[in-house]
Amino acid sequence: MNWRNFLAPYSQVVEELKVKLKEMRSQFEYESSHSPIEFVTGRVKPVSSIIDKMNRKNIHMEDIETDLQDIAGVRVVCQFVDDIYDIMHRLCSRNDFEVIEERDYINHKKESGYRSYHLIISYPVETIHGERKITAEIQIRTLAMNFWATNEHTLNYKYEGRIPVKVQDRLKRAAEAAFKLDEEMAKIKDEIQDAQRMFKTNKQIREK
Ligand code: 0O2
Repeated sequence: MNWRNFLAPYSQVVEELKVKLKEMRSQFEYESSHSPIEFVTGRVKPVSSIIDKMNRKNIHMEDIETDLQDIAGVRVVCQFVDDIYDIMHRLCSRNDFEVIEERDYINHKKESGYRSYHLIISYPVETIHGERKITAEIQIRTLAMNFWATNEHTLNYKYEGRIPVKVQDRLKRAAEAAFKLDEEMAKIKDEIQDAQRMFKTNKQIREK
């Protein structure tokens, strides 16, 4: 398997999506005081993780393009839960890719405690051999959900996917605490956004 050639279009998709999502963020910043996008990241899944996941899910090489949907992955991190749905609706109505599946792990959290909104998309990339449709995953989550998922991911790595039950229980409690934080912040969203508007106006005055 020539992984470099295989992954090249996936890498192109990640770069193009990052540019487009960051551009959305800039546009929000020009046009309003609040951007629902805090930051955007992206990565191509490392070959070792691809192979691990293929073994774990019994995916054969010939099915990799259809069955492994997160080889190209981008993440949009938001301040508030409402922002996630705002971004999701905007992405679903775009014409430059097709949303083929939605996974709402916010209303349907995972057993681990994981929360996030996933869009699986089919993204057309231009290659020197013509257009190719590449499957990619867009994860949309709040800062609190991201904090939890990043820590849980690290622990999964440390324990090679077998986190001790005691730690799993703590993680589940932490996931609920993170969600409670999101709920509490939602209640003072208007106050926070007022403060952001004031801060932006004062900054503009100072910079004139
Ligand atoms: P990495 O290292 O981020 O690439 P499955 O792997 O079976 O749970 P599936 O069917 O591949 O899930 O799709 P799904 O549910 O959309 O999950 C894909 C990605 O979502 C995962 O990729 C993680 O990035 C994230 N994710 C899903 N569940 C969890 C979770 O319980 N905890 C954390 N921290 N992240 C999760 P990978 O390949 O697992 O990892």
